[in-house]
Amino acid sequence: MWSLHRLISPGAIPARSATLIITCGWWSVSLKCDRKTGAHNASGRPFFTSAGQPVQLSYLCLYIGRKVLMTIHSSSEKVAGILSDEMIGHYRRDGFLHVPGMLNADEVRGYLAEAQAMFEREQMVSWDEAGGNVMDWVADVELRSDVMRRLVLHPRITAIAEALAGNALRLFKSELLLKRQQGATDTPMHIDDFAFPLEDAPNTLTVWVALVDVPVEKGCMTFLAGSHRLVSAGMASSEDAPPEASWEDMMMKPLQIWPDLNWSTRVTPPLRAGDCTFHHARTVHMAGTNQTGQPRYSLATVYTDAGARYAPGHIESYADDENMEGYLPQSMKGLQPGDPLPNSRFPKIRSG
Ligand SMILES: O=C(O)CCC(=O)C(=O)O
Repeated sequence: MWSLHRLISPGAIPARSATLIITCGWWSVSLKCDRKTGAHNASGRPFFTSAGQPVQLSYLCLYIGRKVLMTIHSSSEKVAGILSDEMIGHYRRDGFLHVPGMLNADEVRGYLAEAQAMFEREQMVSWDEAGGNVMDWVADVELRSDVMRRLVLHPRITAIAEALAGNALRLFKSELLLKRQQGATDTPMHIDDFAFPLEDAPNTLTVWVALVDVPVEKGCMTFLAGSHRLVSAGMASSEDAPPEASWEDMMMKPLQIWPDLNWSTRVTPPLRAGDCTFHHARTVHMAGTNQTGQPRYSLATVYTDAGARYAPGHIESYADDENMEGYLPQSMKGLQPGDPLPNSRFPKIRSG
């Protein structure tokens, strides 16, 4: 899993100095080391010092090795017993994954109580279509509730999200969802990716956590298996789509734009309270109507690649529509095109 990636020693052996690059998964460190004075940064100052003295290479390697082992141990502990290689393979092949039992009964009770309270006290956004209300949501819940922030950045969920993505992720946005028990219509078939004002974000994904039992009749989600591979990445998808296709159509009419998707296998996993699904941002999905007489509560959190940058402009109607105020995470509005997402608002989720 980790490798001593490169050891370059200029000049004759034994070298007086060397550049050492150590890589472990997404983590890497590059250091210039001198046999006498230890590791240095670019300006020649000791990179690590102890009591004012440079730390020698051997101590530094011990320190790094220990850190690496602790990181591997603690993140594998969080996914152990939940995520197998087979599940990762399933996610990469099909673009979604059902993970049962992510939360225990106590956690579900606490998060559901907070979700219900938030729909009473917070500003809500409603998505209404001609056929009825698709759903209501409260946006950016991690900014409004410490309890919900714990769920948005739940260590097991974020560890699994990164294992599925295969690289470091950061929080992009969260939405607490309510599909009403009456008058609710289905969630139309769509692709999330076209609504996200992001680039360099090929592994963006959503975790959808059920806070109540969600049988098929309560409006659980249907995924088109493998569709994330048919629809090519982000902005580039316009190359595959007919030239006249708008971003809105690519987002909301994927079966018309890419007719091959009509032949994808559709999978509709019912969820118990505390189960969750992960889906890739390009996976075509929808949800049924709620016919049960009980509301459907869930939390959808989107994590994006740690290197994602702001790329506005493709779904203008969302940005301009005041009814969709809660659609974009609040502080995106201050960003310039091409800006990296700031850690202060979009924290990296790695918790190892
Ligand atoms: O909850 C729903 O009905 C749909 C949610 C969804 O489309 C998503 O989380 O990407």
